[in-house]
Amino acid sequence: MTDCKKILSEFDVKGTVRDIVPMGNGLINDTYRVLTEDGPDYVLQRINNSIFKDVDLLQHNIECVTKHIRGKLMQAGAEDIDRRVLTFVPLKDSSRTWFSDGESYWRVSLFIPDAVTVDTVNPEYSYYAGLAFGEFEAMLADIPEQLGETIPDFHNMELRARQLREAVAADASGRMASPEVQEILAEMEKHIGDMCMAERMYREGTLPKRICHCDTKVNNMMFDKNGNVLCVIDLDTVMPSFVFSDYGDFLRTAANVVAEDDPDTGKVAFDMDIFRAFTKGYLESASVFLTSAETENLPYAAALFPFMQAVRFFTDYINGDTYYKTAYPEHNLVRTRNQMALYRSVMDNMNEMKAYIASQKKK
Ligand code: GN1
Ligand code: MG
Repeated sequence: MTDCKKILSEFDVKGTVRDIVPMGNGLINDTYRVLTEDGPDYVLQRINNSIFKDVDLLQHNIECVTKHIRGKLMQAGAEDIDRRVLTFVPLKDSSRTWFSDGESYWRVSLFIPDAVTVDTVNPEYSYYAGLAFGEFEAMLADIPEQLGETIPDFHNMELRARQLREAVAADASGRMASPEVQEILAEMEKHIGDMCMAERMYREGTLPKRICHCDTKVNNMMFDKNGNVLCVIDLDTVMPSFVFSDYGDFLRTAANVVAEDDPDTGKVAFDMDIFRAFTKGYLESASVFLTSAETENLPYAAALFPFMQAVRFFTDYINGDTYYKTAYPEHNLVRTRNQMALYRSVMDNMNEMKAYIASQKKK
């Protein structure tokens, strides 16, 4: 058991630590809330270094991003800035914001009081979330520093397809013997070509990369108790990507009427009210910089993200569950079925989504 108190003592934290309790439900890092007696509360995180291999680059990105957003908020005269952007705590003896105990990598940020994350949202919250993610991208449009890719080619569908095929060929877990696994693979193979459209557009020069969040799961956003968006969290994957990442991944989680690992695929459905509300908010704040190729292809992004996530969960299942945290042996297979069902539901709504976006453009 790691001695969290000892780790914390390396950081420039104020107050006496009263308790350290696990928090959040991320699939990658381990997160704890640190309660103190006479100082602010903190969030202590173990960074999953087998996934984020360059922690120095990762924290450099995050420091640049939070500094830039803080500057924009100050410029705009925003109130309560410490609740609107994450603040990372440096070490006692240097300005570095991460610490390695030789085994793991750690970081500490200020805990944001009176804020919640949620796993489901109604259309009204989705509208505000759309505005917030569009604003997030708009604020980062003129960041002066060059940000690196913390996971190279993170949302590159061609890479994800290659990784799937490699996993299938290696069959490290022996799971390829199952007829259902073969069936899922065949269905995925049918759509991979279409789903790689973004990479083709990028090569042709018709799709730019911008600084995006790249993990816009609905629970990566903090709301205050009145439902206002406070800030965007989980900044590990902020990097150059296509705007499809942020738009698509939010809808993947928020517009699915059930959780991403609900085993009842009959219940999975893409909620068009959430789609419309989120899209409205996103277009309101992001239209200033979106090209028409980006806007017109947002429905493709809505389909791409459940599809890519299904491929990623499925690849991990075939590899024997080495990437995502799992609670039971079939967890990644259950997630795969769920995300494929969502993908089909999104595809059923393709024409309606396109019509909605065209109607918003005319306004
Ligand atoms: C991971 O860290 P968390 O749980 O917010 C993953 C995302 C996936 C998501 C699926 C670095 O996000 O890409 O969409 O799980 N993050 C990484 O729930 O792989
Ligand atoms: Mg998260």
